[in-house]
Amino acid sequence: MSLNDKDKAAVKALWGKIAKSADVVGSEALGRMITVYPQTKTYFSHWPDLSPGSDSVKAHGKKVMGGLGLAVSKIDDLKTGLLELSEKHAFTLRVDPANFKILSHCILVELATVFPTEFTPEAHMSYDKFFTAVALALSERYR
Ligand code: HNI
Repeated sequence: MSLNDKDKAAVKALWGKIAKSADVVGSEALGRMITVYPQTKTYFSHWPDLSPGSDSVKAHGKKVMGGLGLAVSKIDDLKTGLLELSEKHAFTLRVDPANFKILSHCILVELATVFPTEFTPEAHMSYDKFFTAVALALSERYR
């Protein structure tokens, strides 16, 4: 299930808007993840405040969205483009790749919430495929 040209165009087209609201989308998606899937909190136990909307959650949401921005710019070769991030998640952070799917789901929900008009079923499908491809690329260094 690789991204076709239509998916890539759809992802890039909406990313322009998403990037402008990246801080909100990132923070809300992360807050949603730790609320709905509290098992994900184990990775962030060193933060002073894990509650949704905290400074740590906001700052980290920003970083994740920055990573996704990088992914959009490397959309034609995600495996190479995200190799460093994959290395970090695999060896330093030791994040179970199953969590990539969980966070992707939370971001999709936020996109639907923040962009109710633009996030059409077609855009949803392309973003779903994009996040699957990003998760696969981030898992590259685990094997
Ligand atoms: Ni993730 C750090 C991007 C999913 C746990 N993560 C980062 C950084 C980026 C990033 C960028 C900062 C790296 C650096 O400092 O060099 N993470 C992404 C992206 C996704 C993702 C693009 C998927 C869409 N990360 C996840 C998931 C978890 C996760 C699903 C765990 C549930 N990430 C972390 C942790 C850190 C991290 C933990 C370090 C946080 C800290 O305290 O600095």
